[in-house]
Amino acid sequence: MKTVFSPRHRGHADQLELVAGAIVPGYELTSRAEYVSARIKAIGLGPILAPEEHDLTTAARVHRQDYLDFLPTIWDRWTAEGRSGTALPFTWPTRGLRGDVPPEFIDGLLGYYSFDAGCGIVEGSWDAIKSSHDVALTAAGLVQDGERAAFALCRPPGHHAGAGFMGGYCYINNAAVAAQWFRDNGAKRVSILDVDYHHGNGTQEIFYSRADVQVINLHADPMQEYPYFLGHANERGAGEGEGYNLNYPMRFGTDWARWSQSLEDACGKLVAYNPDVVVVSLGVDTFEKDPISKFRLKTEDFPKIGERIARLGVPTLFVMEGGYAVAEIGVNAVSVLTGFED
Ligand code: Q9C
Ligand code: ZN
Repeated sequence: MKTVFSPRHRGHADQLELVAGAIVPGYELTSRAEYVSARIKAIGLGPILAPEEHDLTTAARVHRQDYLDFLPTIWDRWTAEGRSGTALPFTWPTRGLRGDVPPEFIDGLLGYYSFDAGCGIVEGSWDAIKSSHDVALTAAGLVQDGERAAFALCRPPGHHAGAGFMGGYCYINNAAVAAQWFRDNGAKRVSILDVDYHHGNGTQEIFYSRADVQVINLHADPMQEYPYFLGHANERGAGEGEGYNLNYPMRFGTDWARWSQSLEDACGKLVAYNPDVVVVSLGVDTFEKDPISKFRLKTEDFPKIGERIARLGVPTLFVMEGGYAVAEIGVNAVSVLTGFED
């Protein structure tokens, strides 16, 4: 299987996050992507290709233009105020506040265009975000050109980013942009199968009223886990999109026996939809030793995910999302891909 990867992700560093009342180094480390690429080389999965530059026209079909215009300006607005550390928001327009009027000042804008403080910006962040987007679209092109599957080794990840906001380490929704790109290049129906531990709230929001992109999420129950405010089983799509959004929330402690039942049901729904292509939002934070997650998948379970997806018999784009137990993320992510190929 071919992988697309860019070293430009490394500029997105020095992340901070608020954990249990303390500001600590962020979990979404640069080393994550390096572990995965090292593992690809170690086992000889296939060539690792550099991304081609893509403009943001497809991204603008799933994101708001004002949000896409804002992202590249954050660092300059931040430093213009004499600040040098990681740019982060601290206030948000929740219920009872105006969510329709973007303020002028950077602190207000950061809150307006986010839903949490999980998305710091440093000098190299925009270049990394753009490279991650280019990685996804370049890998989508490989599948379009006839590869049975391709791997977009994206960093930063994307599935928490909605049409007009960042959050959960995500800025541009790489999987959503890729799905839109397939639609614009001949695919009639696209399925997004999100196996990251966290609910892909951004992907759900983007396609919620659409029947041409089926969105299936397997994730920790939002009653217990981040992102808390989306991902319940009764969210099934709206209007034209009714029935095309499927959520499989699962409780803390979920192991392969339970998780694979959800996968099996999801695969049945996916096959019934008969998509031309599948985009897999590949998070491996379901791993038992993941430092921020509470599922119990084992290393030996990850190839079985790939095997099951292969049996769908549909061209597949794998897009890297989460996974934080750095030493094991490479083995687990690449095991899904080798499981697919075997
Ligand atoms: N610091 C992805 O897996 N956790 N994002 C917040 C408080 C946020 C995960 C806990 C987890 C985001 C792509
Ligand atoms: Zn996740």
